[in-house]
Amino acid sequence: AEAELQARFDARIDADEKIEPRDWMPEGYRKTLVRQISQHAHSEIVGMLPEGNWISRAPSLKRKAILIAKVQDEGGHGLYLYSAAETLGTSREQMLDALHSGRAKYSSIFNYPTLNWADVGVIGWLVDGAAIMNQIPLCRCSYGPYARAMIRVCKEESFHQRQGYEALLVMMQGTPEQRAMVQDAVNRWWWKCLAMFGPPDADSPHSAQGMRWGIKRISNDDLRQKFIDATVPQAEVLGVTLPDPDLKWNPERGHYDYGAIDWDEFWATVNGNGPCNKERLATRVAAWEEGRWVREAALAHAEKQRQRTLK
Ligand code: FAQ
Repeated sequence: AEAELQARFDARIDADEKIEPRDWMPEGYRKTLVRQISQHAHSEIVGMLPEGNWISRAPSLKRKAILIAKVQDEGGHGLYLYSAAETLGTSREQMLDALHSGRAKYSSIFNYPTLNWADVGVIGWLVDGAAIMNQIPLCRCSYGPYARAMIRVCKEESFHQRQGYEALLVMMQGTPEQRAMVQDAVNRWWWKCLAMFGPPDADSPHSAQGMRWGIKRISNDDLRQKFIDATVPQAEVLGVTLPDPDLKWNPERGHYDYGAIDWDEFWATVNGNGPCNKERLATRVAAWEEGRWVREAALAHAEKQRQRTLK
């Protein structure tokens, strides 16, 4: 019977049908989705921190309103994603416990500091830009709830990307100091953004199976290349230099060639030893502890309402 269920599942994947929560699925497929969706949710929630840091220091009311909206959107994305993961039979408590105890991963990119206001613009332009490049194909992922959540997430990310690019365009029309701030932020974030797409295909243990299951539609290296090709002309319009002497158009390939990514630094960061890992995790754990009374009060209120309807 198991073999028959597996064959039917494989046929549905081959026919590009969506798999839904109540459908039979192999344990490995379920596990892979819980891993990826929960890591994605954690990335959204931890991703609120580097920018949240700048809400009280935004340079104008307009920039502050935009930034508050953006950071709030990231919180919303985390909530859709936790809900999508819950449809696979895991609980929010289990996922948060994995994050808070340091067992779960989240995107490497959020373990770097935001040193000046230009970093907020660069995060929108490059970090959200990389996130969209990775998430557009996830709208076609074989698991229905994840694919549907990604559609709305991508629309919001697109606003995030544009607000970042626009903030940088304004700074680039400002003083020499402002232009230097933008260039400095680009220099610090560029390579980290390229690493967001994950290890090279040859060193990516989950890629082949993820592709077979229709979870991954485009490989880590192909997405990285698409991101570079799309970003170089944007950098030219902005008037900044991307910090890679090997970045060069290759007419034979029809793509930009680029230099070597520091994968040792990437793995050190993924494994907990980046510049801000400890601070990020400590902030999340403190937020969870400090919010305990809110969760308890909400539960007590719900229980009181329930007792009332029983009477
Ligand atoms: N950071 O075999 P693969 C955002 C891990 S966007 C940390 O290639 P896979 C929006 C990987 O988990 C950012 N770890 O794995 C925002 C695996 O470890 P494991 C979040 C990484 O899953 C913007 C190991 O390396 N987006 O938050 C990273 O097939 C601005 C081997 O790798 C998503 O999560 C990394 N960069 O491919 C918010 C998208 N890369 O689990 C605020 C969904 C790899 O075995 C402000 N996820 N690893 O212990 C994916 O598309 C995939 O999971 C990949 C990795 C492509 C990230």
